[in-house]
Formats: sequence, C-alpha cells, structure tokens
Amino acid sequence: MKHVLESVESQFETFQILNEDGEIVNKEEMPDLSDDDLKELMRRMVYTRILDQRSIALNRQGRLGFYAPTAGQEASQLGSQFALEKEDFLLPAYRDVPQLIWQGLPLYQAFLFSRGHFHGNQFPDEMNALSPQIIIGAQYTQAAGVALGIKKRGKKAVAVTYTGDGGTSQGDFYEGINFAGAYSAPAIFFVQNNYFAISVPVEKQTAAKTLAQKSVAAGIEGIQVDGMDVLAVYAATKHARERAINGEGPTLIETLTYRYGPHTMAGDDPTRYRTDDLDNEWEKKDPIVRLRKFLEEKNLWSEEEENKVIEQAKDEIKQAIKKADEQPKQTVTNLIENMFAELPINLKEQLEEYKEKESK
Ligand SMILES: Cc1ncc(C[n+]2csc(CCOP(=O)(O)OP(=O)(O)O)c2C)c(N)n1
Ligand SMILES: [Mg+2]
Repeated sequence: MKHVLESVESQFETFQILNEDGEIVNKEEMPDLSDDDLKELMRRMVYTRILDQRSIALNRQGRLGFYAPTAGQEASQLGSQFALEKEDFLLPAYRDVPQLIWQGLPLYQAFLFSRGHFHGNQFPDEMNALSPQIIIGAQYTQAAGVALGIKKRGKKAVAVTYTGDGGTSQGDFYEGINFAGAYSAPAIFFVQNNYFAISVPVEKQTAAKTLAQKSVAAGIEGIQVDGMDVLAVYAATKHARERAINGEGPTLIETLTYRYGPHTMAGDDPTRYRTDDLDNEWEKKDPIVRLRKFLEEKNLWSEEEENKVIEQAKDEIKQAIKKADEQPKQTVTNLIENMFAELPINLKEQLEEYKEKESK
C-alpha cells in the first residue's frame, strides 16, 4: 500500500507561474490578463498591505476590535478573489476580510465588523457573502450547502470558502468537500496553508504531505499552488470556477503562504513558535516584491505609481474610520432585532424592556 500513497503524494507538485525573481517560469499556464488587470492586482496587494499596517496600528490605539493580520497572504487572498464574479458567493474565515472588501464591502463596514457592530455584517444587497466565520471549518459545510443551492437554482455561479491549514483537521472540512463532491456542487474550497494554526505547526496537524491531496478521498480535484504567486493563484481559481460552473464539480485549492504578523491582535507572540530564519525565508518569497519586479520589467509599474496607491489607501482608510466612528452606537435592541426573523417570546419581552430603557 505504501507505493499507492507515495504515488498519490508525488503527484501534488506546487503550481507556480511567477517565481521569486519576478520571472514567468510556466509560460503555457500564464492567465489571460491585460496589462490593466496586472496593474490592478498589484494595486490591490499594495493597498491591502497598507490596510493591514493601519489596522494593526488602529487596533493598538484601541480603535478597532478583533483583527487577524493579513500581510504575506495577499496573493492567496486577492488572486483568488480576482477570479470571481459579482454573482459568486463568498464564505470567508476571520482572516479573509480583504476578499470581502474587494468583492464590495465598504471599508467602514469592515471596521465596524472588527468592532463587533452589527452594521459590519449588513452587506450591500448586490453582494453575496456570509460574515467571516470564526468557527474553524464550519464554513466548509455551509459552502457545500450554498453551492448545492446555486446548482438547484440553475445559476452560473460558485460558492467559494476559505480556511487555513488548521481548518483541514476539522471534521467539517471533510464533510464539506465530501458532500459537495457527491452532489457535484459548484464550490471552491480554498485552504491558505500558512504552516501554523496559531502556534501549532502543520506537521503536527496531519501525516499528509500536502493538504491538496485530501481532495483525493473525496473524489474531487485538488491542486497545490504557490500562494505567494498571485498569477498562479488567479489561474488556479479561474480554472476551478470554470469547472464548477460547467457542472464538473468542486475543487480543493491549497496555497502555500505565510502570515508575517501574529495570529490575531489578541496577544500571541510568534517569536515563541517561529524562528527568525523561517520568517526571513518567507519574506524573500513576498508576493508584492515579485509582482513589482515583473511589472517594472515590463515598464508597467514605478515607485511613483506605488506611492500614489499608498497615499490613496491611507486617505481612504482615514475617511473610513471616521465614518465608522460616526455610526450610531450599537444598542441592545439592535442586537435583539437582528438575531431572529421572528422573536421568541422571552426576547419579545426583553425587546420591550430595552426599548423603554433606551428611549430615556
Ligand atoms: C472549532 C474551533 N476550534 C478552535 C478554535 C480556536 N482557533 C481559532 S483560530 C485557530 C487556528 C486556525 O488555524 P488555521 O486554520 O491554520 O488558520 P489561520 O489562522 O492560520 O489562518 C484555532 C484553533 C475555533 N475558532 N474554532
Ligand atoms: Mg494556518
């Protein structure tokens, strides 16, 4: 049996298009992106890196609540979102707020989400998404259900969900991919393997050599992608989307990536579970650095252009946090009214009680 396992594992090679030096190493897989698209990907990654830096600072000033840093994971997050259409349905995890923003969530609402304000979860009508899921793996089963719903309604769209390496150890992960496979549901199951579940390294989570190979038992396609290569992530997601809407079933995409910062801003210290050597090794693979090299070589990018994006991001972030500050404070009645379509009797009583209190 050993040879069966080894032969399966050996087939999951890392898919890459743009290497660390900004060179195209896999020309035949180069996606069909215009120069403007390539610049837009760069713009979004730079913008999101600034958003991450500002969010960390705002969190330290006590102006944001829950925040899970994203620096390092931009190619995985934004390359995949760039392959989606407006009608697709996003089921993100807590670190995946950037995908929601680029799919249409106003920045001030992303800040309200961080503060636990209900308006942060009231997405624009034209946007199909659920709130970022904190329960690891739970969004995988939900995504399978959403994808089946899309299929039953005959829509040409996909449900896309994200989890981390740690999420693939959860039962929900297997249930989700298995169910979607059985119904050939149009789902894309995305795993951002940043090698750590908080402090637990991936080798302690599983005996599997890759996470992508977990697709095999579910009978669905799986691929491991260089998660610091925005072109490879985009190409793999685009391909998975096309297969899904053509009725060819779900895909599991594992991206190899790294979060430069702590797990969340709640206080873990990465120096206690990661070495400087490992951090340095990953910083050399940086997704922004390699796309910058590639674009500069083609005369499509300059320092001046990048500075403009940085200034625009800082300016918009400033305005968005101001707008978040200006929103009415959350009340107990807001909470009660947003929990149920129809209130249970005890909450009806409490609603009346709090309406009375709040009116004073
Ligand atoms: C079901 C469940 N168990 C445990 C936790 C606590 N928890 C929060 S994040 C996390 C690690 C998740 O790691 P990973 O899936 O690799 O995602 P990453 O944070 O690296 O993006 C854990 C165990 C949780 N939120 N839900
Ligand atoms: Mg992880």
